[in-house]
Amino acid sequence: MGLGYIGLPTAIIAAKSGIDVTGVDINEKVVNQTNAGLLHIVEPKLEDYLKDVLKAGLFRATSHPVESDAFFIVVPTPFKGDHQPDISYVENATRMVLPLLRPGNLFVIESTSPVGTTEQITKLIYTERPDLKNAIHIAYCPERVLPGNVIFELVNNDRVIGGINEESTEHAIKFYSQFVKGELHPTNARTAELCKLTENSSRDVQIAFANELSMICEQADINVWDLIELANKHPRVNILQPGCGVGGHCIAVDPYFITAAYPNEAKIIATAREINNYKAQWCAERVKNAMLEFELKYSRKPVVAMMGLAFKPNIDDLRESPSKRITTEVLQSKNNADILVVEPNIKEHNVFKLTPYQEAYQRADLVVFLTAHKEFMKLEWRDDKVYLDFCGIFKK
Ligand code: SAJ
Repeated sequence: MGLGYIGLPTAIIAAKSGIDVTGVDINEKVVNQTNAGLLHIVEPKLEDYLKDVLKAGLFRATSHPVESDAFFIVVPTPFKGDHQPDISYVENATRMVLPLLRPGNLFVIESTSPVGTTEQITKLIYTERPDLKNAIHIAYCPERVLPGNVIFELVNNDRVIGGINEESTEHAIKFYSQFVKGELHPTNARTAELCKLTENSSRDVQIAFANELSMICEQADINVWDLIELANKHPRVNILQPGCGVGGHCIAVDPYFITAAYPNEAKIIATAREINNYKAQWCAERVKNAMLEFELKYSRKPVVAMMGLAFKPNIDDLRESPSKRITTEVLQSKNNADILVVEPNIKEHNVFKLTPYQEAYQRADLVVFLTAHKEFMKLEWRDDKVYLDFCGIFKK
């Protein structure tokens, strides 16, 4: 249930291992495109795999679920305006399959979910279908794949699997072991739910530490990249890299599932979110100040290159991208300055007029590095430019 960034690759990989899979999505366009053998997401090599499993008759997409031995809920869990998680998609997908469930079925939630969701959904199933009480196997099994490396990671990453009872855990492990080569770790549903949230929150906290250091270093006139490299020479220190904030649909979202439920306890997690959000604003202020300084010094407005819109290097994904937020803010305050927007992984954008990166670099007085794309890493340092390097292109 759900043919998005995780559901679709999972369905395809499972089918590739010989399992007969029906992929369900409420979006007709996604269903039609998928059946035509075309990927609606960006993921290297996956389209070839899709064509293979369609041809082999092991996979098809539809907008209505069918009777099956196992059901997987892989739909989004966004948050509402006040950062409260919204599990209505999980509930709706469950309601869609309710009439099809039979004793002995396996029912797994993969969607990132607040602690207690699997218990809540179990209650929903038993209330609507009392005949299934203790007759089906229910488990929570989060994914851990990194977009861009999904085919490898879906098969080779370890996974945590937590059932509502031991039998459910065992059944889920048996299913996943058909195509997962990584280790499958049994636990209970609540632990598995918090484990997923913990993984992404841990990364958020670590990035916040690096971002905080970068702001301290600016005040202290110290090169943060040098500092981190040197500190990481310690055998038990491993600091991540600062950037212009945290983007994407996972790390910048999942920690709120913890802070919303445990506001009194989740202090570091909440502060890390604030720091990573603030870092983008801090960067935007730095750009605007640099533009003013340039104007005061040279009595003309600078040409500014905003280098990189994607939320991380070498992808075309702009979801929740701090670089995009910074660029928008700088454009809004541009005051007749010439702002060139660069994103080498995208040809056209409906909001931003894009400039090829070499041209922008050539023309700009002020170069703002927002995302460390590989193209930018090859650029030569030039003494005639002012740099604002938020992602460590010229580390030294
Ligand atoms: N970032 C930094 N500094 C770093 C590393 C990352 O600023 O040193 C920034 C990136 O630029 C980006 C953001 O963090 O804006 C997130 O990027 P990411 O590559 O760390 O992670 P995602 O969001 O693409 O994928 C994460 C992964 N989770 C972890 O690494 C714990 C992935 O394994 C999960 O499957 C995915 O979230 C998910 O779907 O939950």
